[in-house]
Amino acid sequence: INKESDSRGALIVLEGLDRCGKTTQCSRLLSHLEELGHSVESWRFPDRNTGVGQMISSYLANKSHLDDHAIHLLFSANRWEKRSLMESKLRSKTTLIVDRYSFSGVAFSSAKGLDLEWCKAPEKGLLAPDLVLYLDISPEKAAERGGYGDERYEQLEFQKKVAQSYRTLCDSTWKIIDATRPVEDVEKQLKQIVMECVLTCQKGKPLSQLWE
Ligand code: 2DT
Repeated sequence: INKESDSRGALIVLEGLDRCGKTTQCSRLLSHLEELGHSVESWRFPDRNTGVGQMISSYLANKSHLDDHAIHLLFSANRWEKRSLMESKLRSKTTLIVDRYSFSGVAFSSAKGLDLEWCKAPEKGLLAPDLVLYLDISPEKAAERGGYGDERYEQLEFQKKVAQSYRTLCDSTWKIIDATRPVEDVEKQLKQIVMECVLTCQKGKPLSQLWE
């Protein structure tokens, strides 16, 4: 029996390499759900607005240097500081479309050579997404898309390692989307998958935690 009180918003995460189109698709999903009358917000990690987020932002801009383990833990802390807000939003039936999450955390740090299990440990207990959409593109093709910016990780050789880490992390629950197709086609495919997930959560799917 689905009690009305179990109804909640969906936690939907978009992942992928730099320039795979995540940010564009997040904003299109947001407008689509809003137009349908759903309560929805678009989030992103790192959230650069918090104190921790500002440290991360300065690191990414190469304005500060931090040990690989230290920056990994800051990225994780940046998710922990938003965890309770995240849970209350979901319980009050707001769907969250999230641009990067723990998977970016593990993929980018393990691409530097950090141990995979060590990278996953601080993520344990964060809310598990109801849906992970992986926008799949080769590092070479992503690089062709107008080039990378100046941030720390925006280099082809490093992105190749990140792609490899994502492959290790990915499981059968992820939806792999061909991100080389036209934006509108990708959008159409994403909308369909997302709607299914939103409805399932509306019916009262229990919340769960990473990494079980
Ligand atoms: P954006 O360009 O999407 O703002 O990301 N990153 C991100 C990590 O290394 N660990 C994390 O936990 C997260 C969420 C990916 C900025 C860069 O930060 C990387 C790209």
